[in-house]
Amino acid sequence: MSTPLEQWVEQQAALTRPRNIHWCDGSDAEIARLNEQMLRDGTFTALNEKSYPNCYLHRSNPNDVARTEHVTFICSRNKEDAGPTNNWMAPAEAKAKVGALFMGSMEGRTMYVVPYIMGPVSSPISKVGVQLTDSAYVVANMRIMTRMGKVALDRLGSSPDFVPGLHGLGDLNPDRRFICHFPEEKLIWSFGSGYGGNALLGKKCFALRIASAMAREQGWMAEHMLILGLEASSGKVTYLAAAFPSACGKTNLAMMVSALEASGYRVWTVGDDIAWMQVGPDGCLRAINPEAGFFGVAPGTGASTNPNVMQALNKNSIFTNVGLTASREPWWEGIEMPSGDGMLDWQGQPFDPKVRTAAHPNSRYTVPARQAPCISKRWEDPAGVPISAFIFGGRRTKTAPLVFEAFDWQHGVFVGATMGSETTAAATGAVGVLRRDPMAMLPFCGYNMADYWAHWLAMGRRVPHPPKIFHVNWFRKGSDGKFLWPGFGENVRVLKWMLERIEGKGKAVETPIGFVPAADALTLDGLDISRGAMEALQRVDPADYAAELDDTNAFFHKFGAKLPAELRAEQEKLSERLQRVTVAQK
Ligand code: GTP
Ligand code: SPV
Ligand code: MN
Repeated sequence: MSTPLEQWVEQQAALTRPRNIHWCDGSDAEIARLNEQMLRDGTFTALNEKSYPNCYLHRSNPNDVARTEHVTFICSRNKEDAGPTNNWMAPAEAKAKVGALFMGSMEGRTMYVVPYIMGPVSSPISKVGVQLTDSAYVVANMRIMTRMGKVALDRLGSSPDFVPGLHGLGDLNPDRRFICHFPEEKLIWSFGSGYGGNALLGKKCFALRIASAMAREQGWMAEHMLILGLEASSGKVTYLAAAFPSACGKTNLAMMVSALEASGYRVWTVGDDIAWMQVGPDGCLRAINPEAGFFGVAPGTGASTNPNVMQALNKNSIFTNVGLTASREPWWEGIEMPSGDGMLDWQGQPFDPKVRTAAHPNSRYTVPARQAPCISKRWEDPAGVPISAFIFGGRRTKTAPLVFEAFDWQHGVFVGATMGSETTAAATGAVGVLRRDPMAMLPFCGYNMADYWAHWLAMGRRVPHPPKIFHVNWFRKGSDGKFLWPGFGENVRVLKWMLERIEGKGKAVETPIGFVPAADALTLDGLDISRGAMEALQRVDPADYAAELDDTNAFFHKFGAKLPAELRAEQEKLSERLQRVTVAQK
C-alpha cells in the first residue's frame, strides 16, 4: 500500500513527466553530489575555498530576481475570501491554466521530492510540507532554510498531514509565471520562477499564505515577524516579535550587536522573518521560528551594520545575484570590504558602476541559522518563546515618529492594520512608493485581510497575557534627505524603552497616535545625535496624521461591510484625538 505522499508524488509525476524522481534525504553526501552537478552545469560558481568554504554563487535569470506579486494568486472558491488586497483566480481556472503549463514540463529533467519540517523537529507547533521541484538550486536552499529530508519523512510517517507544493521552473518566461495558493485544499502550485519567495515554497507560500489560513481556522497566528530575545543587565531575557515589510530591517534587528552591550543589553536571535504563535499554557503567546536559515538581503550588510551575520555567512552558504571579486569572494554594495580590480557584477559581466550595481538590490545570502553567533539558546525550544511585545514598523520618510506605543490591544491592531511603508526591491515593481501594508502581510495574507484583522481582534480576547504593541520607524529623513536615526545596533535604545514600558517603568507622554517616550526616557548616552534631530524624529504632526487618516479611510473602504467595527471605531477615536490637539494648538 502506498502512502498519501507516495500517491501524490506519483500523480504529479504523471502530470510533469520527469525523467527521474529523486527523494531527498538531506544527507551531506546528497548535497555534495548536487553541488558538484550544479558546478558542472553552471547553476553554481564555486567561491574561494579558503575564505568561503562550501559556499556557492548563483546568478539567477535577470528577469527572475524578486517576488512577483502581480502573478501571485489566492485561489479560494469564493473571490470574497481572497479579499480586495489579493489577486484571485478560481481554483478550477488555476488548475486548468497552470496545469497545462506543468504538463510535461519536467521532461528530460529530475523531479526532486523535498520533504521538510517548518519549525523545530519535535515541536508540536511545527508542520510538515513536501515540495516537488525540478530545480537543484531550490533543493540546496530548502536544505538550509528548513529541516529537510529523512527527518521530515520520519515525522510524517504514513500520515496525509502535509502541505503539498508543486514547483516547476518551466522556461522562466515571466508571462508564464504563476504562484498559486489553494487555501481550502492547503495546496501550492508555483510555476516559472526559481527565485526566493516564489520558489522556496516553505517560506512565504506555506509558512505565511497557507499557514495564515490554517491559523485562522485553528486559533493561532502565522506572521511576517522576526523574533528576538532582549537580555537586560539582570540577565533576564524578554522576547519581542516585529513585523516590518520586506527589506525593512527584520534580519538586521533580529541579529543586531547592541550599542548598549557595555550596560548589559544584548540581543539574541530566534528568527528573522516568520513567527508561528500559539497560546501557551502560561497564557502567553508562544512563538517558534518555522525556518532553519536566513535568506537575507545582501546590500547594506557589513561589519558595522550586521557583524553577526558577516561572521556566519563565510561557510556553507549560498549567494544569489551578488558581485564576484577577482579573488572569488562575494561582494555587494555596503559590504565594507574592498572589491579590488576585476570584479564581475551579478550578471557575470565586468563591473561597471555606470551600467549597474555590482549586486542586485534584492541579492541575497542563504545561511544556516545555527551558524550565527547571536543565535538564541532557545531558538529551537519546542514550546516556543513567550512574546511580551509586538513591534510594527515600516519605511516612512516622513510622518511616523521613531517609536510610539499603542494604548491597548484593539488600538494596536488598528496601528498594524493602517501601517504604511515605502516599497523595496524585494518585490518587482516601483521602489519607494508608499503603500498600506497591514502587519507587513499585504503580499502574504492567504485570505481576506478584513477577516485577518477580525482574527487579530479575536486573538486579543483569547490570549490571557497579550503582548504590548509598539510602532517604530528607523527610516525618517531630515530636510537634507538623510536618515535622522543611525539605526542598526543603536535600535537597541528603542527596545530598552519598550522593555521598561513592559515592566511598567518607562516614562511616556500621550499623543493622539499613542504614547511616545518622555523627553529623557530614551537612553542616548554615547550617541552623537543633536537635540534638533531627536525632536524631528519624534515629532507627531497632527496635519500629517490627518492626511494619513484620509488614506487609511480610503483603504478601509475597500473592505466594505467586512471591516471589523472595532477598526472603524479606532479610526473615529483617532480622528477625535487629532481634532482636539489641533483645536488646542490654535
Ligand atoms: P526581508 O528578508 O525581505 O523580509 O527583509 P528584512 O525585513 O529582513 O530586511 P533587512 O534586515 O534585510 O534589511 C533590508 C535593508 O534595510 C538592508 O539594506 C539593511 O541594511 C537596511 N536596514 C536594516 N535596518 C536598518 C536600520 O536600522 N536603518 C537603516 N537606515 N537601514 C536599515
Ligand atoms: C521577503 O520578500 O519578505 C523575503 C524574501 O523575505 S522572499 O523569500 O523572496 O520572499
Ligand atoms: Mn520577508
